[in-house]
Amino acid sequence: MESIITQASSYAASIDRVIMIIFVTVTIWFLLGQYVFFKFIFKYSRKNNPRAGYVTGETHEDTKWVHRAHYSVLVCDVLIIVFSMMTWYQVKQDLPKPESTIRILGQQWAWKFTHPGPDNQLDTADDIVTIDELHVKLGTTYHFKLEAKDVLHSFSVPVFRLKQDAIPGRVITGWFKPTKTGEYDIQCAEMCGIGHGIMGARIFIDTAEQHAEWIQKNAPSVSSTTAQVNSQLAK
Ligand SMILES: [Cu+2]
Repeated sequence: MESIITQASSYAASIDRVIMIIFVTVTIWFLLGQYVFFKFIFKYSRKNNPRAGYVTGETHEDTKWVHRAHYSVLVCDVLIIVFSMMTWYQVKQDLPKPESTIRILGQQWAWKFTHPGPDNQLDTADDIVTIDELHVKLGTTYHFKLEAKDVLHSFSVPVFRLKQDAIPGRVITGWFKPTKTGEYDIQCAEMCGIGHGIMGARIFIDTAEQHAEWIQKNAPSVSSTTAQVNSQLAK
């Protein structure tokens, strides 16, 4: 999966594993089904069997072929459910302690990101607000507070394997931890009006140094934060 699309979050591999399990399971059943289908077409062709057989499906000998397939499919279902639930718990329910928190607002038709400034505290005077550009630091656990201003949107970062609906009137908390530097896509994955298709943004995953530099360059010059910036740089 990594060769098709980069894995850039701590849980991307776990999501890909679920997708692979489903893909392999379904492929095996598909091939098996096709094999039996075509085998029977030729085996029981009119030429080989001019007189059709009549199977009532009542004897144990007949029904066991239904049960065998039925129970095998159930085992595969359970396998998929177990791995899905483990991943769901990891991605959506078990939120690790954040090292930083960002605010994300979806609106027709742009993403507004609020990054904490040099003090790493959200909702303070040194916050950095950007449109369609999210800057995060490699290896840092982030919480996001996701909101929608007008209609339903869905915050989607394919390289993170992250997708979360944004709902007007609600603040939804989620998390991610970037594991690979680079610039990647952010999409809106919920039909949200005529501009939905152009509601793309970019995520920049930077090293600690690059990220500190970006914060320093973009933080609004609040006098009280100057000292903090300097102390941050001195570290
Ligand atoms: Cu949208």
